[in-house]
Amino acid sequence: YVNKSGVDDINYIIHTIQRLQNNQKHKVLVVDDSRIFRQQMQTMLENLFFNVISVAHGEEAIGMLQAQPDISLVLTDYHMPVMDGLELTIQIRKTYTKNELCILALSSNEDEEITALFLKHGANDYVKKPFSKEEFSCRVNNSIEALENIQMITNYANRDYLTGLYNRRYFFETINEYIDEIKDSGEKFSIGMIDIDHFKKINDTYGHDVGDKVITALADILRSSTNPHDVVARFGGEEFCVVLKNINQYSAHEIFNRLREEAEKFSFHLKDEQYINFSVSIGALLFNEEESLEENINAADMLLYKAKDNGRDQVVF
Ligand code: GH3
Ligand code: MG
Ligand code: MG
Ligand code: MG
Repeated sequence: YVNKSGVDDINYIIHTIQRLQNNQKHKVLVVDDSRIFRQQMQTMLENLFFNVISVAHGEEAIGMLQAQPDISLVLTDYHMPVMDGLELTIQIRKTYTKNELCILALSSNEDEEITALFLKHGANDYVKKPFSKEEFSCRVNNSIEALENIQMITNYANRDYLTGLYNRRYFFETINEYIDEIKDSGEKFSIGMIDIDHFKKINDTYGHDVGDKVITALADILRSSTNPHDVVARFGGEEFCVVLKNINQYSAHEIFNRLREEAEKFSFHLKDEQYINFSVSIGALLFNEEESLEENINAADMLLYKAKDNGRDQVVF
């Protein structure tokens, strides 16, 4: 790569190498009815280090997206049999937002008005055929970079800075979506409020920084001792909320008690021979669908107070 004056631009080269490294994490779906053109694009994209899949028309593309939900970019031709690129774009945007998936449309010079239609219906960008390899690479890289930036910002907005767990705001968003999803399915789930016992003492004895490390250690225990589909959030201070999905009361009780035990037997290594032990109290319940999420959380909070009143280091269900 050279800049306008014909000299290698080192910043551009460094940026390109980083781009290629990141591209390896992305899957690209090429949709074109011409086998030769599909093959050309596949090669260009593989030279940019992407994982590439290709199909011949819109309907096949929809099927592929359902089979492989981690596709980052769809590159679609306009004229295709069965389902054209514009219809495909419209269909994709019914399910995937621009925060999840980008669409790059390919159109030829004869279709003047089609580029605007593509953009109106949710394509992120377009490339006019015929195009140079250089322009193609730049547009593909730009789209992927925009997607990565959105996903990074979304991740920061949804997570707690100290522990990396979901924050309270995202917890409510994602659990309310889950409640909608399982409505009428008969699926049960459990909510547990978890609070470290006498945490002020840890802060007062060892300092706020050590307190932070204990909070992070508990966060790791909660995350590693639950299923990936369960939701673990930090509500604030040393208070956490855990949702165990698709579970009955008996198993939920067992798991929350196991979490309590894991916290109890964990020793935080301070220095030399010094270890800090702590316990947690948990208030937990099976979600009551007659009431709102907020009301259920408040009810779990009341059970947590009960656990504290009864002497701490226990689960009240
Ligand atoms: P209890 O057993 O009744 O829960 O006693 P406790 O001492 O844990 O009482 P409480 O839950 O009211 O105290 C929470 C303390 O946590 C108060 C606050 O100073 C401290 N805290 C809140 N957020 C943070 C944080 O982010 N880091 C640290 N290190 N401390 C925090
Ligand atoms: Mg075509
Ligand atoms: Mg506490
Ligand atoms: Mg507290």
